[in-house]
Amino acid sequence: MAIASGAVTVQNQVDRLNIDGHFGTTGKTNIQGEEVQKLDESGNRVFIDAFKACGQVAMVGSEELTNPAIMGGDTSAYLVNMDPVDGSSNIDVAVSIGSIFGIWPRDFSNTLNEKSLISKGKNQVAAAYIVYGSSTVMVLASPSGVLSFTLDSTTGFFVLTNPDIVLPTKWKYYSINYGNWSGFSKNIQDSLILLQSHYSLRYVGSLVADFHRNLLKGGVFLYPQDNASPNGKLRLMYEANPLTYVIKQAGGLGSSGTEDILDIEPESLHQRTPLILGNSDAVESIVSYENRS
Ligand code: FDP
Repeated sequence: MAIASGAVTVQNQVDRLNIDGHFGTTGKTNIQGEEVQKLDESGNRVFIDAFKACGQVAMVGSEELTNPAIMGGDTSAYLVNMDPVDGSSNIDVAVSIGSIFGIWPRDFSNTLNEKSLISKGKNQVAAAYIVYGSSTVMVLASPSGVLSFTLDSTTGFFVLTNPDIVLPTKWKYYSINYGNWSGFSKNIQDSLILLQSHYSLRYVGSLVADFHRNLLKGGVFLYPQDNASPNGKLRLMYEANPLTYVIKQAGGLGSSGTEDILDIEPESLHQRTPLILGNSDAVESIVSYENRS
């Protein structure tokens, strides 16, 4: 409910960006050295406030916060890592963006500290994301499966529109930034040559939007390491882990190229990872190419 209520507010801000002059950068850079957009900052505030108000969340790690926000609460049972506004470079150009959340259980036997959020992806109890696109969709994954809701803009409520999302076994899309080609290893280039001869390329450039399309239609998203980003670009704790949790509940896989994303022992809140995410056969085939000698 906290995520849904925050999403309604953020959707409103997205709709009114140009009207309210809420577009463009704040002039600040985040912990990753990337420009912070006004919507990144306000979206972060919206969700932090929503989590505070719901009373269930003891701590939040965010792409937009160097250090986690500790809310405490004697009975608040969950910890959240989030990317409040994913796809920042698409904000000002009316292209789909989103929000991503990984939800971990709180360990009541230890006092809350910065390390509390640094836990393997396989320890998540649920994950969720929002796509602010041609419609606003919220996808929730838990051990009982994956379901999606669509925002009814006339009432301001999310309506259950797909109670059981399962990844199609036949897939047709692959998603990658081909602009990074010259920095890819020969093995990654070879796996792309194979993909391009059989599948269609679709790349929005907002992880959640590319992920959501591939989840519904079948496909694979890749952001591998390249010369400029030897550890990949995407963030383990609030991008790769939650979306891998979702794809696995829907029948797919997420890999760094060397291990299952959910098995990576995390070292820090903002660490990056290479990411291959989608239909299991696609991920396995790319991983086997990557690891050829
Ligand atoms: P952005 O830089 O616009 O914030 O999370 C980062 C992210 O977007 C993802 O949403 C997206 O998939 C990727 O980076 C796009 O990176 P490239 O511009 O390098 O393709």
